[in-house]
Amino acid sequence: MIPTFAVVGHPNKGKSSIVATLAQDDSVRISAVPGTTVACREFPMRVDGEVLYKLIDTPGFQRARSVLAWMRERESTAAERPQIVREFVDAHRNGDQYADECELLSPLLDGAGILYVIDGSRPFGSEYQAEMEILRWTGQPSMALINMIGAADYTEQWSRALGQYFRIVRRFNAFTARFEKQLELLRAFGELNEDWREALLRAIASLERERHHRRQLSAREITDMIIDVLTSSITKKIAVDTAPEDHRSRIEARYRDSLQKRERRCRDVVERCYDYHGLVRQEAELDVMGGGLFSQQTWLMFGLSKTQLLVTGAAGGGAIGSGLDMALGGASLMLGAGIGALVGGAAAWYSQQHLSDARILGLPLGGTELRVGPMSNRNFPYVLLGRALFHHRVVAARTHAHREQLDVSDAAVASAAGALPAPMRKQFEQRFAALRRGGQDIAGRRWRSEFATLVEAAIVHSSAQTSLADASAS
Ligand SMILES: Nc1nc2c(ncn2[C@@H]2O[C@H](COP(=O)(O)OP(=O)(O)O)[C@@H](O)[C@H]2O)c(=O)[nH]1
Ligand SMILES: [Mg+2]
Repeated sequence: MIPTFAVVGHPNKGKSSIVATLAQDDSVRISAVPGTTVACREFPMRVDGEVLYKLIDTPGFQRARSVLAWMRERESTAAERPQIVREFVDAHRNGDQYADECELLSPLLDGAGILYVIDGSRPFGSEYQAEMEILRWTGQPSMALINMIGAADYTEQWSRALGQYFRIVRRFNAFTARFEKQLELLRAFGELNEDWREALLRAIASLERERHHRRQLSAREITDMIIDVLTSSITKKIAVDTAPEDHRSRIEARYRDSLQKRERRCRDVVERCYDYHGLVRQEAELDVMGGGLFSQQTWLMFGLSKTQLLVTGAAGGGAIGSGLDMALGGASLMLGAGIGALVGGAAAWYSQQHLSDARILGLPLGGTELRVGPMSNRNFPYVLLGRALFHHRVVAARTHAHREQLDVSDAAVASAAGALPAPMRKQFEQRFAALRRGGQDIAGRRWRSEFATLVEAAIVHSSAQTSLADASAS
């Protein structure tokens, strides 16, 4: 039998949100209006077409106290309790009075496990006691989840009450629960219910494999995007009687649009890898023409200081070791134009204020051609990479319970990723330099796949940084 979990509780406590998160399904209806869910709905969690487990979204308890009173009148021994629950549902199935209770108890009678959801930001009250008691009467394996909707914290109170009814009580926030936390929940349930243990362990393994695969696919797409953007250019033949300058701004605009479009496509692909469809995204457009590329915000975006960027650029030339960014403070670097080895880097930095390299070329048969791109600026690839890593990090950490737009415009958050370690930056610099040079070595599949492996390592590094930040915040 496929493990099946009914997510039950009071109205408006985040049941549907938890279903969305655990089923990784953003089509689950979530609403601030209580009573939105009136019928049970099943959401299978599939990987490669195989159903690993099912989540059932249920309506909330409405009249738990009187349901319990009905049941108590008929009870004589504990062994009869599950049967009395069944009798209750049979007796009221067709009436209106207990429609929600009948609906939510039905899957439990069919063998579903119980995930009982409460909101730990609201105080405990006796009305919940009747709900927990009814659930216990079903005799099904169960676990309590403390969701936190508001800021107040009543978890201690709740834990004392829940602990008397549930063997396992877990904090589980539908909006912020990380992937590992979701796996842990499945593992814990496997411990609880021997019959599902094996199936749930297999489910965990599948989910981990899928997660890895998603990261790999994203890394490949980001790599392709970087290569496309860094090697693309636009050319236009110019009639003899017009000045190239007349065309320049139009061609630059076309160039900019095409790079931005390519970057957006990469974002869409990454989001689809994680099963988000039609997310509304808030992101500053890629700055191709220079303006903001040198701004504070952009450095923050990658977590690189001006000094680090400069040294990264210089180190790519092979002249300077990567230890320099530690040895020198930013101030001394910017002022100390006399530091010989750095001049190359500094020159690269300052002389490329104009990012789009527009060139006017003579054509063999007469006339001229205007070419914009490819981008030769040394810092641009880092901006491209940093933006992609940040977007991936936000998407991978999101849960399917979120309904608001995806906001990747916050550079301050982005900087929390921290810089990539120096050896990794150096490897990136070698590849970026190869892309600037063009030629044979970047054409091969092997080169591309090694590049993607490096991007994947950067993704892993940047998400490890998020986990650390989360751990210190909670
Ligand atoms: N901030 C926050 N809001 C949540 C969380 N879980 C649910 N909500 C909100 O609480 C409301 C009710 O959520 P829903 O999942 O529909 O609750 P249900 O009635 O128990 O199914 C919605 O407005 C959700 O956006 C959470 O973990 N954090
Ligand atoms: Mg609901």
